[in-house]
Amino acid sequence: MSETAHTGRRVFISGVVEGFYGRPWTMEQRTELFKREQKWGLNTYLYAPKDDYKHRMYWRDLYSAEEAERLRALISAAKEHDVNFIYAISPGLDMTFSNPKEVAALNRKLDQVRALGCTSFSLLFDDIDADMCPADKQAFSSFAHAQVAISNEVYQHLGEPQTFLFCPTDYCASFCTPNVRQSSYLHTVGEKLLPGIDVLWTGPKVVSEKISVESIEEVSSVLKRAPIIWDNIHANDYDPQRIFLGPYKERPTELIPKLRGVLTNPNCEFYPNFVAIHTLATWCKWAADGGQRDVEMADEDQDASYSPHKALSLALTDWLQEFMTTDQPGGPCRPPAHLKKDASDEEPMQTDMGESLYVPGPNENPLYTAAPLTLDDLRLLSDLFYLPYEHGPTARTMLQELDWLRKHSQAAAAETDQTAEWRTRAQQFDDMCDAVVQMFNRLSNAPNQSILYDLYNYICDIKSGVGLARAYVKTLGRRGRPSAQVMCSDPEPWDFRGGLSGEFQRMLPGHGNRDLFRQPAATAVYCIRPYCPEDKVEVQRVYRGMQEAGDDKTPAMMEPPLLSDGLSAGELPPSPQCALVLEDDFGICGYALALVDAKLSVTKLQGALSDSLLEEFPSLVAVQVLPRVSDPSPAKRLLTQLLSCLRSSGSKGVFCELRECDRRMLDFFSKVGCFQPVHVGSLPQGVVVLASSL
Ligand code: GDL
Repeated sequence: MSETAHTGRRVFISGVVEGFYGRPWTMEQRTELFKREQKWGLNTYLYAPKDDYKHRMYWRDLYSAEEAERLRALISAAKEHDVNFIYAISPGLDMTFSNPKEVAALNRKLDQVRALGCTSFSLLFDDIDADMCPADKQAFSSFAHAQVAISNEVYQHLGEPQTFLFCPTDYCASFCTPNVRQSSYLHTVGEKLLPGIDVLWTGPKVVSEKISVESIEEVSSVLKRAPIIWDNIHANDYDPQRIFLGPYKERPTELIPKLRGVLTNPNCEFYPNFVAIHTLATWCKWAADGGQRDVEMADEDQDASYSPHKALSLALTDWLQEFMTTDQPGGPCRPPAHLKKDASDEEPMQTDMGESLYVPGPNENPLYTAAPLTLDDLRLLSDLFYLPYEHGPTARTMLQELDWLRKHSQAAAAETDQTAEWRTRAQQFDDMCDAVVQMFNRLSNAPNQSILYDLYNYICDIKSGVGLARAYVKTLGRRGRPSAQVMCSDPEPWDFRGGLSGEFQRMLPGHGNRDLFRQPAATAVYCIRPYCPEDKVEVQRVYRGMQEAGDDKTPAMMEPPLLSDGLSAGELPPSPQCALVLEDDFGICGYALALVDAKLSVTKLQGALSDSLLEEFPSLVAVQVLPRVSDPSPAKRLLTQLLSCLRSSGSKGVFCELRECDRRMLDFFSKVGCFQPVHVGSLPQGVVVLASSL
């Protein structure tokens, strides 16, 4: 199967790896998968369910007679459908590589599977502790040497099968130290692993947004072979609220001649993987002609390249048919509305009980009927659950519109030039929300219940999420009067969305920083933490850096001296509990320091600040954030947290001093909203004071 008879070129490995955490698929689902793979032109299935005991945790245990029979049946079902069944085992959790008994146990297990008809195998060393036990440290010069030695031995024991795959522990670029090119782990694999063994690779990251040709050329040169992509683009085992129904994307077909193959490790739920696998199959159609071939698209548009958009349309069109196929034994007793014949030629149907179907009388309730699911419904569904790094177009529009409606809510609260536009856009947003509800209703009534049950939690979740947004916009439109739904004083449990995990997330400083909707998506993680005396030097560095980078780039940024300069430069210690720093991956990138009672230090200011100012606004804040923090929200959160610390310390008001030439901070404080300029008679020229009550 791996060589084409006449060209001698090796067949591009394409298909599915069942390699996720969680409930493994059933034998029936796997058999259904083989049928689909055959129909769509995919040729491989890699059996690697992480939570199947005998694949990983209890890898040494042989299959019972009953299990063995089921596995034999599965292997032969794959053969019947021309799918290469690769049996993978993950012994790395607890294997002692240097113990010959362990290698014998591995061989014994694989011999058992071979006796069931399997001819292709794989050893996986992903997601394991990279520290070797003392015995292995003595026997091998590195973990890579240990893994490679065992893999070569098993490969030879099995008679050098045509297909034998190896998954490294460093299976993506981000895991390599210091990088792919200089990774001694990968170099050992490349040099020592026998050339007949293929290597799995997930790309730049575990879940790679994009995989470039250059990145594959780089890893291939180290591995000394073209890798097989283990693609996690549709995997959802890491987040129970997400499922991915978008097209295979951001992998140029020019990759195909550079790769040994692609296996997708998709969503845990079997049925919703229709799109993931169908669109991968469309992409793989280029494989036969080395990444160049055109693919027949339904609309005959002879575009020479793979189009994720068209591939998605093809997949959804086929998927709609599947939704319409009844999968329950006997199906519904009453056909859905769209399948019903005209009332005139309708014959009474028989139920299982042998009773005739209930037909309501003229003044009675009509039977409930559901409108049929449409292709647009499936497009919307896919848009709402698109890809790990991207929402679909409709989802993006909904977020944009909600954002606009929120930002312009003053147009709803008071008659302004924008009020008419606000109302139109609010109505359009409401219509989009309604489309989600209608899609939910039609999906719930589609004849194929297996797909529905796999999707149910997700569509319920998005329906409630959209419902909350809809109610919120209505609240804004009612000019500030709270809606019952949003402001309920005796909430139902669904108001505590996300449970404990949701609460943890909302309390972390990174929360809100990770929305896909933000353009460009924020990628830095920020942390706000209390200032400690050891931070003084770093804070000074931020302060000095900003002084030197002042808008005018003149020493004017240092003149005249301000009380807040003393705070930033470390001459005045901030009040306890009233000092915070902002950190990113590179270190401290901002600070917010305060004096609860500035009067105590005011002598240094030679009376520039009046008593009346200090009476009303006794606290002073000094805030600075480096320009590399391009997202304004961390700075805002920093200030907000500091203000709440001051409030807790009993302060009733706060002020800050800024130089007129420091336009960045002036702009920042004016956007925070609560700070207003205050008139202070004796202020030096070029200094502005802004203040806020607490
Ligand atoms: C991984 C695991 C995989 C899991 C995926 C997504 C590999 C090689 N291993 O790291 O089992 O499903 O992430 O969570 O990808």
